[in-house]
Amino acid sequence: MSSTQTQQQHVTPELRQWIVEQAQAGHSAEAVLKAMISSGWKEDVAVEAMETTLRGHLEQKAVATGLPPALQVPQPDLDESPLYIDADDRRVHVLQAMAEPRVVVFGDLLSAEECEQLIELARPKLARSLTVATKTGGEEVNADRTSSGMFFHRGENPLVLRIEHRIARLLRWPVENGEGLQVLHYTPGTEYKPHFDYFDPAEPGTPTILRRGGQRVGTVIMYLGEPQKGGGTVFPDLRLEVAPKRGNAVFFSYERPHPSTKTLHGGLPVLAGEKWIATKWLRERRFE
Ligand code: PD2
Ligand code: ZN
Repeated sequence: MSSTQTQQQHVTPELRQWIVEQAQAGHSAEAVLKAMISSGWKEDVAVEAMETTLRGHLEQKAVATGLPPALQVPQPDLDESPLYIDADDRRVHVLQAMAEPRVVVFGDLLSAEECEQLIELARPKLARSLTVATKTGGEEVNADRTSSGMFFHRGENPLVLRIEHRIARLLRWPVENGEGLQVLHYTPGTEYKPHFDYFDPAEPGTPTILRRGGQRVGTVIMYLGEPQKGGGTVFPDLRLEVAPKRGNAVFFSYERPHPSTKTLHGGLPVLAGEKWIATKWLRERRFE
């Protein structure tokens, strides 16, 4: 290796091919890294080369088997496992994080006063919740979703604006890519049956929906009012249930509109008391 190559350490297609072959032969990531370092590669260059090569290889395989291509997704900065993240005007707690799929439970995303204010602003405007009618791209009443709800426009009032900026900073995703905040109210017996939040590419109405900002790529469910029993958010494929604790939130992202993301989720029936949430859906691009 010449001295200039040592400085720059250019990762060649041959090296990438070799990395893929090592993985296919069943060698561990540690063993491949060690081999690269002992033949003169700097550790950071080797790690980066392995990560990008193997990610690219998996993505190629996924698309070759018919999956939609992966999209960029919002994500909090969880490098170094922080206990808190400074999100604009508030220090948000990181309570739990799953890597694949990315599911993060945040604590204290909203103050008790903010939860109350959102409920009071939403209450007079509640109507039976609709879901997107994927056949047509319009909206319809759906027996799977028995809550009532309303949407705020983006930036509709100072409280909504503040929360939107907080989420944008927390998840490193532009405010403009967010749909309007939705507030939902569940009474005993009401629920939101398991579903995916992305738009199914096979449905005829989806191209129309995608014209306004592309796919959904992430969801934040914020708990505003605690039921006494029931009403958790459930992820059946993960066997995970998130408790609807006031001020907390669950965030999850999905890099392709496909069940392989394992982001099927639902709102369990409320058994006693009332549940209030605010949902923020995040799109690929600016949502108009
Ligand atoms: O209320 C919930 O827990 C819930 C569950 C599933 C909300 C949503 N989805 C949603 O708003 O997308
Ligand atoms: Zn949902």
